[in-house]
Amino acid sequence: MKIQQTLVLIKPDAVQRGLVGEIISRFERKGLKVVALKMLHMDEALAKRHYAIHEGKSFFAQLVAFITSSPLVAIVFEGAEAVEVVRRLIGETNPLQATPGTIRGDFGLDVGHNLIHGSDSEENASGEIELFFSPGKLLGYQREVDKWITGP
Ligand code: IDP
Ligand code: MG
Repeated sequence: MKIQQTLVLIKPDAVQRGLVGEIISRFERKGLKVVALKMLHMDEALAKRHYAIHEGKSFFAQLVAFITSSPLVAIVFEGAEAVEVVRRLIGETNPLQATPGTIRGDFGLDVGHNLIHGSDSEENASGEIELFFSPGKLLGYQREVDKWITGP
């Protein structure tokens, strides 16, 4: 069991649909800790850096247009195996295939409007976190309840 940090973006569609609280709640109830959080409107330059791995794919232009279309919420969550835990709570990329009980499985119908981003590896998480938050913005703090979540 390894304590990790991972980046979550609550995408413009989820913000517009009033699902920010619902989505944050799911991670909080799982036991993950918010260590940084902000709302921003991504510009094209940041979108292209964040999604650089998808440059050249058929959906790239559509993806950049979508993610820059309206504000989103960026969050760093910390906790045991946070990278994989977040990906599992999010569900498959295409909401049509995502298991009910996951965020995409419960709220989405379209791959281009899949509500949320989560880093897919610890290495990518650290690069993505740096894109959105300077190191001083990640808050280290203790929660009394953590001993009831991950043990002493
Ligand atoms: P992920 O978000 O589950 O990690 P990726 O394969 O990394 O999925 O794709 C990044 C994002 O690009 C997806 O979340 C989705 O919004 C968008 N995307 C992926 N595939 C398609 C597609 O075939 N059509 C439109 N958008 C897509
Ligand atoms: Mg991805």
